[in-house]
Amino acid sequence: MKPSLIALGLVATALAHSVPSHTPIDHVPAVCRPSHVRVRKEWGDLSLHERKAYTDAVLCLQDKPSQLDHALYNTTSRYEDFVVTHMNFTRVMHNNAVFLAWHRRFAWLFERELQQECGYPGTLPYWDWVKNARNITASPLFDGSPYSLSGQGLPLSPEAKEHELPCWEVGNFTCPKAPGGGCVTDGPFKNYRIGYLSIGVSAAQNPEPGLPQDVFDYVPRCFSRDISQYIATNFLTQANLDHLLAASTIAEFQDRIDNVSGVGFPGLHVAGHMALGPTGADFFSSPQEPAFYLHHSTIDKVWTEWQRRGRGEERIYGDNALFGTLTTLNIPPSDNATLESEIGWGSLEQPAPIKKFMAVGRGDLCYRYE
Ligand SMILES: *[C@@H]1O[C@H](CO)[C@@H](O)[C@H](O)[C@H]1NC(C)=O
Ligand SMILES: *[C@@H]1O[C@H](CO)[C@@H](O)[C@H](O)[C@H]1NC(C)=O
Ligand SMILES: *[C@@H]1O[C@H](CO)[C@@H](O)[C@H](O)[C@H]1NC(C)=O
Ligand SMILES: *[C@@H]1O[C@H](CO)[C@@H](O)[C@H](O)[C@H]1NC(C)=O
Ligand SMILES: *[C@@H]1O[C@H](CO)[C@@H](O)[C@H](O)[C@H]1NC(C)=O
Ligand SMILES: *[C@@H]1O[C@H](CO)[C@@H](O)[C@H](O)[C@H]1NC(C)=O
Ligand SMILES: [Cu+2]
Repeated sequence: MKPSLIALGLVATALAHSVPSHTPIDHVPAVCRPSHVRVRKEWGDLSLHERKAYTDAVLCLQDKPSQLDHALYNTTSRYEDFVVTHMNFTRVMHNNAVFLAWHRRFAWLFERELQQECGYPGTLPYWDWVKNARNITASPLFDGSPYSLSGQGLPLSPEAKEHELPCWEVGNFTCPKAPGGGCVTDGPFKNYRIGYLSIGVSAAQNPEPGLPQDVFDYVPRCFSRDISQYIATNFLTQANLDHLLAASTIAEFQDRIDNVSGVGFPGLHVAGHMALGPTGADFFSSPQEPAFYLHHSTIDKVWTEWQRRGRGEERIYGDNALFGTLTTLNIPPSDNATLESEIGWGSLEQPAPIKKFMAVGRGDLCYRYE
C-alpha cells in the first residue's frame, strides 16, 4: 500500500465536502465534443502505413531520453518511464477497484506521449483477442512482418527452456510453455532491448506494503517472447468474452476478467498477458512488452461496452461503478474505493479522483472504439 495515496484520498474527500455538492458528472467538463472524438481501431483494420506509423512512434519513444532520475529508477528511455511507473504502482492498481480506471488512464497517457513526443498522428490501436487467436503467430499482430508488433521469439534450447519462468498461476492453473521464449529477431522490435526483471505476483502478496527491494534492478538483454497458441485457443475465446460481458455487477466483471467462472482458469486480462510469454506476463514489468498497450486498450474497450449495457449511468457513476479496495489483492488491507478516491501516475500525471476516468468520451478521454 502507498500510504501517501490513501492520505491524498482522504484530503480529496475533505475538499469535496467543503464545496457545494455536485453530481459526479458535473466534475468532468464536457470538453469532448462529438467533432473531437478520435477513433481507436483494431490492429488488423489499420492500413499497413498506419501500422508502421504506430510502431515507428513506439520505437521513437524507446529512443527518447528518460525524464526520470536514472539513479532512482535505472530508466534509459522515455518508454521505460512508463514501465517503471507501472512497476511503482503495481501494488495499488491490480485486482482491486482501481485496476480498470488506472489502466485506462495509463494507456491514454502513453497514447498522448506518442502523439506529443513522437508526432504520431494516429490513436492507440487495440487487439481483437478472439479474431487473432485462431493462429496467433500468423495474425497481423504477431506474424513478424514489418507491419506487425514483431513475432515469436527464437526457440530455446531444452536446458534454457527448463529455466524459463513459469507463467502466471491462476487458481490451480499453470500454463504449459510455448515453442518460443528466446529473442525476438523479426519485425519492428528486433533490436529492442529490455532491462527490468520479472518480479512475479508473489511480491504483491507481501503483507508488508512497499515495493520489492530489487524492483528497479536492470540487466540489459534482448526482448523475448513466448507466444502461446494453447492459451489463445483455450482462453482468448468468444465464450469467455460473452461470459465477461454478461457479468451483472462490477464485482463479477472484475472477477471474470482475471479468473473465469471462479474455476481457476485465466480470464481475458490474464490470458492476454500469458499468451505473450514471461516478459509480457510479468505482474510488475509487463509494459516492457509493446503489445501491453494494445491489450489494455482492448480491456478498456470491453469495459466501455459493459458500462454502456448498464441502466442509465449505474455502471459509470452509480452502484455498479466500483467494487473493491485501494490495494492489489487487498494486501495489505485498505479502504474500499469511492469515486472520490485519488489515484496517481507518478510524474506522468497528478493524482486525481477516480470519477474523472470512469467515462470514455467525456473530459479529455475523448475517444471511442470502432
Ligand atoms: C499458423 O500459420 C502458419 C503460417 O501460415 C502455419 O505454418 C501454421 O501451421 C499455422 N498453425 C496453426 C496452428 O494453424
Ligand atoms: C539499477 O540496476 C542495478 C543492476 O541491476 C542495481 O544494482 C541497482 O540497485 C539498480 N538501481 C536502483 C535504483 O534500483
Ligand atoms: C480463481 O478462482 C479460484 C476458484 O474460485 C480461486 O481458488 C482462486 O484463488 C482464484 N484466483 C484468483 C487469482 O483470483
Ligand atoms: C484445486 O486444487 C485443490 C488442491 O489440489 C483442490 O482441492 C481443488 O478442488 C482444485 N480446484 C479446482 C477448481 O480444480
Ligand atoms: C467494503 O465493501 C465490502 C463489500 O461491499 C463491504 O462488505 C464492506 O463492509 C465495505 N467496508 C467498508 C469499511 O465500508
Ligand atoms: C512512485 O510512487 C511514489 C508514491 O508512492 C511517487 O512519489 C513517485 O513519484 C513515483 N515514481 C514514479 C516513477 O512513478
Ligand atoms: Cu497492470
